[in-house]
Amino acid sequence: MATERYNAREAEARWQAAWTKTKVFETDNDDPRPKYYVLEMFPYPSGRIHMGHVRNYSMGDVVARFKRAKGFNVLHPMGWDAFGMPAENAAMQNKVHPKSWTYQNIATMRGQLQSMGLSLDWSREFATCDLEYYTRQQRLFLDFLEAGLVTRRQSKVNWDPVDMTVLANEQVIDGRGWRSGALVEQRELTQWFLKITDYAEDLLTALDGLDRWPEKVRTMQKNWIGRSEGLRIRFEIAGNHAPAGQRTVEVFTTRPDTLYGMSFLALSPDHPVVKALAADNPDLAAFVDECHRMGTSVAVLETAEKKGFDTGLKVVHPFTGETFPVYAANFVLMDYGTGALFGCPAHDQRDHEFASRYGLAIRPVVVPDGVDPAAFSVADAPFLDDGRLVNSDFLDGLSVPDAKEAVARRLESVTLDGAPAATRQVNYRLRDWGISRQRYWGCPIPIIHCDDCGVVPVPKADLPVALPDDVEFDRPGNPLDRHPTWRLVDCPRCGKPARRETDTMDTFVDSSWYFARFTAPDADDPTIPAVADAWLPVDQYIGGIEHAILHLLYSRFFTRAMKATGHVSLEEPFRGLFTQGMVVHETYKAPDGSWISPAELRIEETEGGRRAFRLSDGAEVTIGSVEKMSKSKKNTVDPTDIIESYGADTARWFVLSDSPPERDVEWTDAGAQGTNRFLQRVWRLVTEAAAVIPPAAGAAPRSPEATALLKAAHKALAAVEESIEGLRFNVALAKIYELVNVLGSTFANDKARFQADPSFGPAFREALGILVQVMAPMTPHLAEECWSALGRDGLVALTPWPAVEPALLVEDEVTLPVQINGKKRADVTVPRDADAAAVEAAVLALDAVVKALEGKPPRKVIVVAQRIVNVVA
Ligand code: ANZ
Ligand code: ZN
Repeated sequence: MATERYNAREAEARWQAAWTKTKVFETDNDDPRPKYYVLEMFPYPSGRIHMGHVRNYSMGDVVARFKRAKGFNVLHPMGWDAFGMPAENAAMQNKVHPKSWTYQNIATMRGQLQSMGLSLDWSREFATCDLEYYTRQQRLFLDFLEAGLVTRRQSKVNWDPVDMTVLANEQVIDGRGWRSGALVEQRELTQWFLKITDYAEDLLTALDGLDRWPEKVRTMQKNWIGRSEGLRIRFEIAGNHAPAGQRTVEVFTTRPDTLYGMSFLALSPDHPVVKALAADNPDLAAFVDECHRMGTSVAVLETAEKKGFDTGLKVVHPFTGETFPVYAANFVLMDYGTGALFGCPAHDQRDHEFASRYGLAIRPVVVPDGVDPAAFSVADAPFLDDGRLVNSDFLDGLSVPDAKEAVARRLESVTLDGAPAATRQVNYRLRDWGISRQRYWGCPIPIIHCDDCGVVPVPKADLPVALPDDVEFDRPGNPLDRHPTWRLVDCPRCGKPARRETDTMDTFVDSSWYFARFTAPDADDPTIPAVADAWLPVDQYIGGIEHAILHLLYSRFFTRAMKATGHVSLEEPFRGLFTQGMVVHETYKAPDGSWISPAELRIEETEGGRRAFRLSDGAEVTIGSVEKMSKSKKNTVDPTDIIESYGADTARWFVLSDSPPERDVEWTDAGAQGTNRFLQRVWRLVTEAAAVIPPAAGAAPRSPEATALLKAAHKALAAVEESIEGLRFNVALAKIYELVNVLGSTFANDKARFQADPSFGPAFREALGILVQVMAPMTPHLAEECWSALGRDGLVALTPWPAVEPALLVEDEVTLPVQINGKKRADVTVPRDADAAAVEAAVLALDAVVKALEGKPPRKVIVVAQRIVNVVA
């Protein structure tokens, strides 16, 4: 009997409409079933979705649909991370308002996501640039301010002197502004900071409890927080050359054990001592300027040449009384430790480079265990590992940790200027979070500056501070600064004319609490604490590894800050975290070296391999390496094209198949076609079988064939369930392929049995039902279509997950190895409950055994139950 091909385009639209109409994916906060919150990192509305989104959202949707079927009240929302620079760049380049650019993109991308058939609760959708969202964010900011979690201080920014604008780090390319190409300068601006460092220790120790996070992400966060235990040591400045009020300089060190290997002291160009000296030393002032031009980001400092300026000052070694020169040096950060260090070139890479450049002593004080110090050289490279102390007086022979402790003890008891010369200190690499951005398209910081009252928070009753719509992007810089009226406001405290803060918040703020807002998106307050507490933490968060540090760390901090201000009562927002791999694709290059997109060429499979030719002129194209899909390399495929030619289910299935989800998956057209053929095959099997399976006529005892079929189905069911729980989607898909093969060949070869065996039809029908249900999380449209073809009631999306029948999982046969005279020669498969005599009979009937015995009776047959059979010939 001929059945029609499955028409994905038509069916997908129809089922999406059916789901929407019955609001199946809208979640009720009052539903009494156990909750499950699954969330994928929300997208930035850049214009169109890409295959990375398809993969990310397909995974989340499988989890959401599966958990729904398992009886959970599932929250699976979607929104838009909608503020940010690209909208402003588009405004400057294309004269389109950031707001309309953003909302148009959202409309396009929403349509694309909807065409994927994701089981999202669209009633909770919001964009972070919605006034309703960012006004609540302003409220949170004011609460944090009141709670002492916000500070304001001077900090460096990248300043483009031609465009007269502040640049984000990623807009500085090789030290120059991305638009103007001008050399970027460092400028001090007063900026707002969230005090994430208050939580440094807690954010670090709590990582141990995040046992459903990838180890690699926890390690990255740990390194970012960068706790180190060290010592602050004060050095006396020799003679009377010290600037007024500064008789000592304090350094921070994690290697006090190396104090005898010291050969200089280095100060940050921004250190107060350097500033004081530079006031009447123009050469030093010029050096400081040069450092500022170079930038002070950690990345720059790590790669730049180490440079210094000898200040002429000298410091006294606390143990030997020797004096050492004091440099201003470009590799010392002002906002780490004390902005000063003692240099030990033999045991530190940067110090080694510095000393080599300025001809300073490089004296080893730690040598590897068992190595003769006289034969040990650090002339070419520093020695960074553990070892034994040498050349260090009272420390000689000690291990590094013991020497650290000995130095700390001794210096704590030395008095310098009436205070101990050293104090122990725990230091963190983590900095406070600077959130001020000198941009328009962000959440305005709700602050007013008054000449008399200073910094005045906007009273909550006066919120929102809404962005003005009438702004010009004809010049670079922040349009809020030059808006004719927006800044002008009366001081809420004294009523005199005052000015609004024109900085907006870092967009990482927007994404640090959206997961909480989804729990009550229409609430007047930022959250309804009881509701947020009931839904949070997110049970499964899924997103890209590129957010492993900042976004996740900020969200963890924000949750703590929201707890401190009464908006939630938990600390960790994401219980399970999964970071998915990328979608990669071959790259292609034209004869002139330019990149060519897959749509512009055709591939020929030849004997010698694959060759590619440009469609326009037939020119041969070089097939290059497989790389992350990117516009610049033109190796992208557009999800909408895929969905239009094959359907969303094919796209969803393909991105989940083949590769483990944490690894990269390679998109190939051949693979997509293969997936599509597979789905057509499932459709054919279901519809053809539905047409010939007779209706069930009363319960008949299961025949062995019916049992075998149901075993295959229930084993697949159990395996798919376990694989989805473990997020091993590719394994689940492999189990489904197996089941389809079993059902397909049984159907092809055993049709007569439907008439002869009254238990066979119902078993086949049940097996098909299981097949459809286990496929439903991945290919939900096809599943609905099959479900109704099978004559089943309602939506498969609302049907509970089938229960595994445990008896069907039990293997009732065992396969035992058979040895003849101690060598394995064969296997025998017998019923699990067969007795020794039955096993022996089966073994003696085996070809291999018959041959070996050459017609004689065996001397002995030893059956070790459930394990092995030995035949002695
Ligand atoms: C002496 C020393 C000897 C050091 C040695 C290292 C090796 P972590 O471990 O990352 O915390 N340092 C201190 N303040 C600095 C600043 N403001 N800018 C740049 N570097 C600074 O790094 C601590 C080490 O970094 C400190 O230990 C100090 O150099 C340097 F064989 O002190 B050490
Ligand atoms: Zn005032």
